[in-house]
Amino acid sequence: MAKSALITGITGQDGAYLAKLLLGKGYEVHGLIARRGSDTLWRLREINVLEGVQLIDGDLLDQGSIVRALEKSRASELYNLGAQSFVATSWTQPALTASVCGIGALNCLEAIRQVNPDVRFYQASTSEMFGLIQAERQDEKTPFYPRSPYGVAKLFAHWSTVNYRESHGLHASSGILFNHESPLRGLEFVTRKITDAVARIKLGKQKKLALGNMDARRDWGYAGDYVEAMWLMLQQEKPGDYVIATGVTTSVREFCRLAFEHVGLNYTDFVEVDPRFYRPAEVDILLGNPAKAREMLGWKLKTSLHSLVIDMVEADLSRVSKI
Ligand code: NDP
Ligand code: GDR
Repeated sequence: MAKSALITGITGQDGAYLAKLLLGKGYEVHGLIARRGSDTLWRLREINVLEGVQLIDGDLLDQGSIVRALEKSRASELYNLGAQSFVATSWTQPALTASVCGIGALNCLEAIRQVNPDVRFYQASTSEMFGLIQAERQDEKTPFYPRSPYGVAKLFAHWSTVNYRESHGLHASSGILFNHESPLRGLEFVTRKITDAVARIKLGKQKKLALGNMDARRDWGYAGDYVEAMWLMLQQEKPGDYVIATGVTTSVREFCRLAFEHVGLNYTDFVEVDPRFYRPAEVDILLGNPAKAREMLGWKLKTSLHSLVIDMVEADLSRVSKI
């Protein structure tokens, strides 16, 4: 019989790639879906998985709906990717962020206990938990110091995952993923904001691009590579926590340079700094060490930042040219 998986946040960037990966492995894929507006389904449509997945109404804030989704899907793996994931918004909507990112994860863990404690659980943890970094390269043993309401909420979810593993024996794993991008990235995140603007400027539909802190540095990977690590974590005999990263850190400025350069433009002619995009507390630099994932999961990075930038710019050129 085919294995069945339930994904929360299936309409997000990672949800779409994970659905595609699991369908390719022969899984029956179910997705918890909070809002059914047609525009929330664009990613599933764009990578041709909408027809293959089964959508179940539900919300992370409503534990009963997760229980019902687990019962209905008969899932043996639950991937909790649902979140208010935009860090900047977490300062203007801190309680919502805490509920969805924090209590949402707890609701999943409780639902597993109630329906079937053998269901394996993946929690989408984040490098934002390192925030004000306590080590030059962050790994599973680096102390956390979150800098945003989002990071704080995710830390609650992370420790809840560890706690349910230790107190209830659940196969619950936490992937501490560093930033990962793709042509399916939301437009509010800096990489896609840049590649979309590059396409619009190149095609004469936009003149300038306003950004915040261009000196922030991130360890950027490709989302398609990272969802594979999620799946690998749940295939291990024992649950655990794993850092997933590239081991290279790059500034927002350098990302801009690469993206504009791909279409033959110089970013300094178009980018303006606008303090409106500064954050109340910034995460200046992140740099992960994925040695444990490489060794224990056999996880391999396949995509370079340069080819990721090119893929994103090309996808946006193609989209913008059709508008
Ligand atoms: P997205 O923002 O693209 O997707 C978030 C998903 O969560 C969407 O499907 C959204 O649904 C859903 N969602 C929001 N609120 C609720 C709710 N109340 N109940 C159920 N679902 C809800 O995120 P990504 O795909 O980029 O990230 C996936 C996960 O990984 C998130 O938890 C994120 O915090 C975490 N993460 C992401 C990283 C990254 O670099 N991308 C790095 C580390 C961690 P809708 O479409 O209806 O809004
Ligand atoms: P991040 O991603 O906060 O790391 O969270 P984002 O792309 O929003 O910001 C990265 C860095 O770029 C700086 N920046 C800007 N950011 C945005 N969005 N818009 C701008 O105009 C801009 N100018 C500069 C930011 O200050 C920041 O330093 C992402 C999300 O996917 C989280 O859900 C996830 O947990 C982390 O990555 C790992």
